[in-house]
Amino acid sequence: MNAIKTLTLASLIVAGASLAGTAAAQAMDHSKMHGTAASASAAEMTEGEIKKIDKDNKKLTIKHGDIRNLDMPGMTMVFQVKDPAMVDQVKVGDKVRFVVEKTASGFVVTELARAGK
Ligand SMILES: [Cu+2]
Repeated sequence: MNAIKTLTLASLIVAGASLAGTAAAQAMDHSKMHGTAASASAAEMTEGEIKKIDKDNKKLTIKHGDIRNLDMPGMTMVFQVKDPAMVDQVKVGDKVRFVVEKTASGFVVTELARAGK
């Protein structure tokens, strides 16, 4: 009886470990695919409006629409910028189109363009 229980537990642990391995492999593949898509496609652009510019900390507060590549609904939030010059390219109230990526240090705007008026 005890031997059977132990055996079952052991196979559960093995199954769990291999599941975790599969998940990690999928996450890696996903990020690879994701990187390619983000650099190749304009469909990743998100619409937004500049609400606040923090030149000292190189941050932008943007009221944004759905960010499809991050699965994030529309909201107002603070973004870091990849290129510090980005904070000088826009002013409060500007309608923009931008690309945002999630990094270890937070959400970073990697591309920014003023939308046509
Ligand atoms: Cu957001």
